[in-house]
Amino acid sequence: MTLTLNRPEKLNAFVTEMHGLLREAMAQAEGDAAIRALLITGAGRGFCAGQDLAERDMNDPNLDLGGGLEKNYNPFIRRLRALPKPVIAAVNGVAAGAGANLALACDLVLAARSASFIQAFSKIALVPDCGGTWWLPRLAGLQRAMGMALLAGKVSAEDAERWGLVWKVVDDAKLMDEAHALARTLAAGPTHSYGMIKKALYASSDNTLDEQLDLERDCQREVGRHTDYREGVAAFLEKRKPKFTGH
Ligand code: LHQ
Repeated sequence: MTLTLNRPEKLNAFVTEMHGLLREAMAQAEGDAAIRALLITGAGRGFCAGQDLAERDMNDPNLDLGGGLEKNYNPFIRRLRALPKPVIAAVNGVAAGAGANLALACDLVLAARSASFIQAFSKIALVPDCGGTWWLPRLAGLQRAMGMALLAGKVSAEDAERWGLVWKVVDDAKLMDEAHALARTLAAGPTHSYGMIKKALYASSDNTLDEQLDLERDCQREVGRHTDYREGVAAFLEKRKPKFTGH
């Protein structure tokens, strides 16, 4: 399933209406067993410029940005990470603020060579959100995380790849073909085991080695009971391509 952020004239900056549509899309991705991978991209020349800065009433005495995170952004990020299916970002252009951190929330990030990542928050006196303060240091290390967050500069797709924020940089003209090919490959894979891989890898940074070994044991026990495991081994022994059902 492809989810295209579609407000190209404003670089796909988030407005409230989009969050309703994202909730519907996530419910579909979660509920439909035929959907075995999710691809997120942006329409036009940008991926996503984060929150639409014109949407908030700056004179509202009750302005509560935390409330917006609690209601809209945080549940979306949590659902993406918890989705037991692979999520790919195809970053087709600039990804700024919440848009940059939405990309980093995805399991695999492909970026067009001309794309860029901007932790734009401190330019408007905010702090990185949508998980940015959690995964920037984990992916890129504390110095680079601090530099990106404090200076709010543009990080090129190539630097982002070098820093571990991006799986692969792709020539602009090839981005969507590569992203669809990757999504098709993953959608034909052992979806149940992919879900377990996500669970184990995302748990790892908060676990001790002992806890992680226990988690691997539990995950392996579960995937070992799945028909996809039998199919994988049978296909190997019969020297053919496996046909995974995923569920
Ligand atoms: C925009 C935006 C935008 C509105 C481009 N809003 N119009 C915050 C608050 C609340 C709760 C939740 O969390 C957050 C998280 C956040 O995301 S805060 C960070 C918000 N994002 C930004 O600060 C980025 C602002 N945008 C930019 O710095 C630039 O637009 C970038 C560097 C992304 C792209 O620059 P250019 O390629 O030069 O494009 P542009 O600036 O000309 O933008 C094109 C149009 O899109 C333009 O509209 P116009 O009508 O003049 O053509 C921009 O005003 C509009 N746009 N981002 N976030």
